[in-house]
Amino acid sequence: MTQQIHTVCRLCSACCPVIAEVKGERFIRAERKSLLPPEKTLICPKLRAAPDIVYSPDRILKPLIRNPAGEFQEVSWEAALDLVAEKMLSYKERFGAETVAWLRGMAADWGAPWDYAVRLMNLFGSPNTIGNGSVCHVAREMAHVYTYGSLTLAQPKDSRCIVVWGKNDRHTAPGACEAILAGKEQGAKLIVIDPVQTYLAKLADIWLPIKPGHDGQLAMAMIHEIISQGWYDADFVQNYCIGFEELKAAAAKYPVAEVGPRIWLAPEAIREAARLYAASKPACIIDGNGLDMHLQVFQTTRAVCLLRALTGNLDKGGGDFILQPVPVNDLQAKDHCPQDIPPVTAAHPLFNTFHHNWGLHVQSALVDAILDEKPYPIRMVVVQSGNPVITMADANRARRAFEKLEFLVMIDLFQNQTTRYADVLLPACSCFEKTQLNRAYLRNSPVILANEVLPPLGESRPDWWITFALGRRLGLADYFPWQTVEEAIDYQLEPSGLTVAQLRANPGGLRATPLKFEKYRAQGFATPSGKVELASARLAAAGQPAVPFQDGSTADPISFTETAGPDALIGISGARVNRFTHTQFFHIPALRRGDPEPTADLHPEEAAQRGIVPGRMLTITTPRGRVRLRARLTSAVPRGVVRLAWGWGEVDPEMNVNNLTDDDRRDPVTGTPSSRSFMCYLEI
Ligand SMILES: Nc1nc2c(c(=O)[nH]1)N[C@H]1C(S)=C(S)[C@@H](COP(=O)(O)OP(=O)(O)OC[C@H]3O[C@@H](n4cnc5c(=O)[nH]c(N)nc54)[C@H](O)[C@@H]3O)O[C@H]1N2
Ligand SMILES: Nc1nc2c(c(=O)[nH]1)N[C@H]1C(S)=C(S)[C@@H](COP(=O)(O)OP(=O)(O)OC[C@H]3O[C@@H](n4cnc5c(=O)[nH]c(N)nc54)[C@H](O)[C@@H]3O)O[C@H]1N2
Ligand code: SF4
Ligand SMILES: [Mo]
Repeated sequence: MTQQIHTVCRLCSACCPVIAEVKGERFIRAERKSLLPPEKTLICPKLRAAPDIVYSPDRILKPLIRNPAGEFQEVSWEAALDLVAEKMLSYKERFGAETVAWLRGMAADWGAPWDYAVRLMNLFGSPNTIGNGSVCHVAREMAHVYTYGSLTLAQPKDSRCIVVWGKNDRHTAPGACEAILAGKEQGAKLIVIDPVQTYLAKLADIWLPIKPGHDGQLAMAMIHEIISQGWYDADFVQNYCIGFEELKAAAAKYPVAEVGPRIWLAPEAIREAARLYAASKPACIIDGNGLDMHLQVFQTTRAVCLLRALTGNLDKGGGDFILQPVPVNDLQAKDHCPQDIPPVTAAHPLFNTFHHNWGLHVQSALVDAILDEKPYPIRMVVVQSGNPVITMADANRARRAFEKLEFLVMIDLFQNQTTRYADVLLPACSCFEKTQLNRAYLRNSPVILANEVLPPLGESRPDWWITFALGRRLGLADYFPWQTVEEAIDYQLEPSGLTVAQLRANPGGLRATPLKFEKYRAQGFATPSGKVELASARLAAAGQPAVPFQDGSTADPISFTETAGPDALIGISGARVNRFTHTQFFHIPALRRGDPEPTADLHPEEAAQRGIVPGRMLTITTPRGRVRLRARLTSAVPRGVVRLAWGWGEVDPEMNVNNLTDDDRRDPVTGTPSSRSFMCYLEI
């Protein structure tokens, strides 16, 4: 008999609602729920391969401890958890709890599972639970919060003009891509800002193939154009914004005619994009990870946020919706962590505190603390759902840190390049084997529950179970009273009035608060002034520019620019493809088949000039290291750029883009290194 179970896929961070089918005891397939009719629904290959991932012979199904011969040995959960707890307590006693850190990748989700890990570490007494948000979207989220108090969610389906800025939803978020296609079908104009001619760029009314990393100047030039032509929403600016004159003065330093040639765009194209965006009501901006991982990420993404405000599109239907977070009990137990010991990310106080829930995300600070022992040494790390020796900037440096660590615990479904350094490996189960409250459905209504589709395979366990069991081993049983995840979720959701039982009965999701647009009319914005802060006194007081790019800087944010010779190309890290999530799933035959080998993508003219033929093996170098990838020619990539396939370092560290990236320079606010773009050389 076939049973259908509504759940949420978490094989990547898109968090698509899906229907899974179980035949007998076996998970056989899952389908995305789509707003488009079946014939137009976008297929996700990872979801298609979900049963192959769940039943992969490579799954770790028992806890593993490294024996004196250096090999992993299967042990019981009791033995593994006892060892981890004993090590944590021993480091706490000898050197202080802060010398133990918990590093989170994004795969176990940023919702309830993030809260559980933060809770455990705060109660244990270490401030160092650190996520990878400085390279993912959290730096961008901080820019939203500092501008108008909340992340916004673009509403492309009901929009007249959709700006897709550094996002490749066709491959990274099919549901969002479908909403763009639906909006376009109803007549919305589409503007795509991306150095690469993506699927959406091909469909766009205007495609701006920007020089990588230079989006800040583009946003300022568009702001200048919109202000100087009088295209802004004067009423909204007058009533709901502060700092207009400061912004006007800063933007005047970025005239379109001067900015265009610096950022590889025709001034007329910038003008036309600014006009179309400002003239269309409502319009929305979908910002993406193409804006992240740059040295100017904070100022750049803040400049993009200002466009939303100037044009009066904030919190309008078809514009950029201000989230309505779900009221919940705070599980993070922050008050229990000693306040006198600063976290290793202390050099980034604004980023550490910008949101009550996000916590610490300057990932690189962990490597500093291990290698340079600043501000103090980190000796033991628990890595949950991450592969940092591949995914962190300057991979050789990150690897040295993991080599140096005294004790490493990993919580994962599979072995990966980082588990080579692990002393203990705790087997997590997949997203289909657990019930979970994901961040996507905590930060905004409606709440949709991820439901267990099948019980955990072998002795693998859900992340919640592992965290709670470890908490009890650490003597914190009173703080982890929940015997089931349902109890924990019900407790967390209590203030919202929602329960697991209700959510299960309503798989389409339930709202904690009724949907409301233009909330600012009654309650203002969640900023210190209650207004949109075009200029931020809070930033100025902290020694940061009140208005982005107010000094008129035209500095090039691409790594190694100062030392690059005339032969150098801009290396860009990407593209994500819909068969893989970062370093995951390369070992799944059905997914690997479509993409047997990673490539370095070059424009045919660039290749011809350099004597490169398709299929040629290239060595690509920067001052940090090298990778070897095969040349592929495509006019989707501009001249002067080489786009390097992402994630393949898991298959072979020689193919890891992060061998080339730099971690010495970082965004001053968010500690973000430039993992996206760097000057590099090709050797043939
Ligand atoms: N299949 C798949 N899906 C994923 C993931 C995955 O690994 N695989 N990862 C998930 C995660 S954690 C994230 S953060 C999201 C990210 O998903 P997206 O936000 O879509 O990010 P990317 O696909 O990395 O890049 C988006 C676009 O930015 C462009 N870009 C590169 N540099 C620049 C630049 O300097 N300026 C501009 N304007 N554009 C630039 C790239 O060419 C690319 O088309 O995807 C999530 N979904
Ligand atoms: N140069 C460069 N660097 C980048 C990026 C880039 O585009 N270019 N992208 C950046 C971005 S946006 C991100 S988010 C990071 C990603 O960095 P990571 O989070 O380190 O990368 P993943 O490869 O997704 O590693 C996830 C691991 O979690 C495991 N896993 C999957 N599901 C679960 C689960 O439910 N529980 C547990 N415990 N484990 C699970 C997987 O098996 C895998 O080993 O990389 C960043 N680094
Ligand atoms: S895009 Fe695919 S892998 Fe990612 S959550 Fe959606 S269905 Fe799952
Ligand atoms: Mo990410």
